[in-house]
Amino acid sequence: MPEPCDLLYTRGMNEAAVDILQSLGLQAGATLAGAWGAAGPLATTGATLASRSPTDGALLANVQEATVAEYDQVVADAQAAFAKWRTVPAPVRGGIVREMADEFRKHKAALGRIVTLEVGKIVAEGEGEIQEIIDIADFAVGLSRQLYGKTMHSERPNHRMYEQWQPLGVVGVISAFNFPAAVWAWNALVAAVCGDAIVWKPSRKAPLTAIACHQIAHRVLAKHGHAGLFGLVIGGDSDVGERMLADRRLPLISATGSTRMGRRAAEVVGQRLGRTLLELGGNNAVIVLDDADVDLAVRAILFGAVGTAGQRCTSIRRVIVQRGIAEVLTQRLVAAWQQVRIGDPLDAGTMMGPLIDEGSAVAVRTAIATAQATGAELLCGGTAVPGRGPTFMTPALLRSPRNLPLLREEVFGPMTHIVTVDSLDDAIALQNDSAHGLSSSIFTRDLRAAERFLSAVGSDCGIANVNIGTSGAEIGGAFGGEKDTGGGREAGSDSWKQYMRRQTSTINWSNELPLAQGIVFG
Ligand code: UN1
Repeated sequence: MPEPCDLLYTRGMNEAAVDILQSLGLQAGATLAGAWGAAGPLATTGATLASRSPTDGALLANVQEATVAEYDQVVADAQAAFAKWRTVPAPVRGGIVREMADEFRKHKAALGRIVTLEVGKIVAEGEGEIQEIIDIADFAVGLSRQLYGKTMHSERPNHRMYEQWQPLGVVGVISAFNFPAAVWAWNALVAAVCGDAIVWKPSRKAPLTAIACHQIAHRVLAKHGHAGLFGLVIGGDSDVGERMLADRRLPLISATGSTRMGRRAAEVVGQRLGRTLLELGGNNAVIVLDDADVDLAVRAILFGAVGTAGQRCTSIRRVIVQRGIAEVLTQRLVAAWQQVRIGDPLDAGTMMGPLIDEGSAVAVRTAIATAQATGAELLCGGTAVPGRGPTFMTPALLRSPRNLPLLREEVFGPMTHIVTVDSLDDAIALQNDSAHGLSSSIFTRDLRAAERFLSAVGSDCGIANVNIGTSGAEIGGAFGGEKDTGGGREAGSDSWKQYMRRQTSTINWSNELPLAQGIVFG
């Protein structure tokens, strides 16, 4: 029997959040459906999944997971909704996404707190995540009038060539715990204005956030007669997840998570010649040159490394510092690290909450021990937090030799290496010496150094910044990276093209039939 749910009225959940939960039918002891289709929640029959707060283990919700049969129903509903939605003019689709943006604006604080409760982000970051939904919604509304194709001059007389972008179909979205809401929205809201339907498989570590966000979008769609356009399926990786990857009804799978998961997705989706859009983490470095503004660098590195307890795919893992400034920077970082206020993420003033679960904390501690055993010096952190449970730890800062094997791996938590180098080119070489290629940045006042870092011989990452950190990207740019990061680009710029199919058309308005390449036939 599932335990009764504790609605957490006493733990800072505001009335709006309780309203949202109640509108989901969540009451003490209630179990939430882990699948939503055209009719709303399905009568799911899978196993019960408990959503627990990483802060103190409190039970937030019980979710009954979807089986493969229920997944199939959600996809069938999405297909039916797609058949109609693709005929709705794109700017009208944008108008409906605008209504979603209004709803998310209204519920920003409440949804942000659900994120905080469920994944342990501090309140500012929980709300920031919902703001990212609002931002991408606004972007998608504008985009709905800008799905531009090109026209070309034909080599044949009285012919016209052009391309146009058509809706793709039902898009599968697989998201991770660390951005349990925003990454869904990057995909879903852009895909929606493109004329697609969505089936979302969120992280099983954040099912409540997914249900809360999904049902807001569902209500807006249902009001306009498009219920089922967004589907939600909470289920296991080996059954529902594998079925989804192999499902030919989903022409595109957009997946965020580990490189291991991404490889599996690429393999299965590639086998059926489907498309993937992969965003798989990073091993991001900041380069700090001798002439850098140290105050700026310290603040940026602290947020980038310790923010979200180091659990962003864009988190700073490596600080590559030029020798002349290494000692000063190291001292400043140690001082900053020791002042990080760790505690309940709901409390104002907390800078770092818990890691997502005990397994993550153990993995980070094991990595610290491995680093120490292979030549790194632990400068501070990596310890338990007095009065807090096993998901909490103090952020670790290490001074590491440049040949430390662990420097090349992504450790998903608050663990940061400082490595000293002699020159800019040395720094760039070390920064690029990683399997991942997501985000990077440089701190310098030297225009020539900054431009070299941004040039073809500079950073090999999808994101390269100057005088800001590696995380906290705006939605307006294309987000993603190279190598083991997976190569996909989501959110802004022209990422929308991945959610559409391109059609090239040639129209002959003459009375002749000239052939291309000057061919004369018969
Ligand atoms: C992620 O960690 O998967 O740039 C996404 C950032 C956020 C998105 C991170 N806007 O840090």
